[in-house]
Amino acid sequence: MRKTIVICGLTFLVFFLQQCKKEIKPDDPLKAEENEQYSGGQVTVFDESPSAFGSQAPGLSGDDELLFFVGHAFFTENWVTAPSSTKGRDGLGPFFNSNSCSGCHFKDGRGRAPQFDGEVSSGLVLRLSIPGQGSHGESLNEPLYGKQLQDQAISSVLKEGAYTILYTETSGTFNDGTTYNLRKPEYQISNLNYGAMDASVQVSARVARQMIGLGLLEALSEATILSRADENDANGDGVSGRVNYVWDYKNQQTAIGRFGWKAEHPSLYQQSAAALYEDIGISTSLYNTQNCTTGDCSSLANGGDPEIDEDDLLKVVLYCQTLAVPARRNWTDQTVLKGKQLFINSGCVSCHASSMTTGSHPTVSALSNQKIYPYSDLLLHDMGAGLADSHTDFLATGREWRTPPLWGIGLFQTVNNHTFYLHDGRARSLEEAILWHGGEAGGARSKFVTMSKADRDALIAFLKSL
Ligand code: HEC
Ligand code: HEC
Ligand SMILES: [Ca+2]
Ligand SMILES: [Ca+2]
Ligand SMILES: [Ca+2]
Repeated sequence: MRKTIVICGLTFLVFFLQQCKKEIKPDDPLKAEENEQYSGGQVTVFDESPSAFGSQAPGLSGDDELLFFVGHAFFTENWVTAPSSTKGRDGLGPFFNSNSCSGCHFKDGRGRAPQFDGEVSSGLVLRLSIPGQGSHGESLNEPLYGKQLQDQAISSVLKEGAYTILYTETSGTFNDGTTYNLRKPEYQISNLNYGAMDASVQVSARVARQMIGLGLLEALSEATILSRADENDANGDGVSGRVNYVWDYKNQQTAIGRFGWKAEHPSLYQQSAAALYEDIGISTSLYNTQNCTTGDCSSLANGGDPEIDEDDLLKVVLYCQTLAVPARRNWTDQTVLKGKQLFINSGCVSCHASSMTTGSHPTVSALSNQKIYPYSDLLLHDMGAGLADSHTDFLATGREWRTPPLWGIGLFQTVNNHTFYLHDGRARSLEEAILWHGGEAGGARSKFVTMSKADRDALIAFLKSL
């Protein structure tokens, strides 16, 4: 009797184990991670319309909810030439690139390179520098034209100059024989109205980025960011991200850089003040001068001292901090899940880290303690010669770029009616963006090139679901 029970038990156990084995058959459906559709944690909105990047973060305090809309107005409405009856909004220029934030961050989304010479406010700017570094490690401005080429000016002064872009096409083949084309931009600055530029000028082209989830990135603790750094590639995976330590002009100290394509700004406060100053010509308490190329702008009317009050600047900053992240689409789709596995197995996640948890945000509590899926480590990586320029930003060399968060990347077509990617908008598709990866990302790129067409399509389907 006892023997029968043991045999029965064993038979049952074997049967049970077989069932278990069956459970992990490779052709079983793939499963999404619980809650991975909430890219911004509770700061996520289910909106896949053309306004998907423009939603207020859920859970703001009553005051912040209202201030967000004031910030939105400052972000979208045009600044005008001083003097003007619209006192709160005059002081444009004298030199500028666009007369509003949303001129470049259209619908809080992604800019692109101009599609014809002189196209205004496409969202691309040219940063200028000469070799060397300042006392805090910052890049040195071009002596006459400063930190950026302003290709617009108020009517009483001549603009700094103009530029044209020449693209050189190259082609290559995937391992399966399919061919692809890439285009590399070259910038020619022309019509300079204030003399020749320094012969050693270094130009760095940058497009405006989508504005979503930025406060969540500001809420990541320094320890969280540092935990992913591997400057000397101790784990031997060929990827060696490092933090950009930059100068915090407000707090007068060194800080971890988080924003911009080379992580050159430590906070949204500083990034916003710099944008007002360089892109629109509006002075703030932080940069309280006129951005003046003629040498003397004292005869020109200005819009106050500073041109935007601190209170209003803080509303712009709040706006930048509290734009929600749109939720994933199709995150349970089998092709998307297969693409996600390929994204992990190809090493894309060594830089485009899937999830992190925010610490506590100093001013907006809704941003604190959220599990987010930015697909970035906010670290600098050497991306090879193909993407390099010669401009440095603090520790970032010409070859180094901050891993850009990939959240929202599948919505550019819907929001901004284009599919241009990378720091200068050179990639015309997600496929081209991956093919430009080199340096530390060379291994991941090779994996992509050797994939079958079906696998490449799955990987792209995953990116489009972000
Ligand atoms: C002339 C075009 C232009 C205008 C106008 C402009 N921006 Fe930007 N913005 C950019 C570019 C280009 C970048 C990337 C900068 C870099 O990498 O150095 C950027 C980056 C940013 C970022 C960082 C995003 C990130 O993901 O790191 C913030 C925040 C930002 N801008 C806020 C603003 C605000 C606020 C205004 C209005 C006061 C504004 N911008 C106006 C072009 C513009
Ligand atoms: C070594 C780090 C690293 C690895 C590995 C890596 N990337 Fe990137 N990725 C970056 C950086 C840095 C950029 C920005 C480069 C630039 O704009 O010049 C970028 C840009 C992108 C972009 C364009 C983002 C935008 O905002 O325009 C996409 C899409 C992308 N990567 C996908 C992938 C995929 C897919 C893989 C794996 C096959 C991968 N990356 C592997 C670091 C990495
Ligand atoms: Ca001004
Ligand atoms: Ca300038
Ligand atoms: Ca490593």
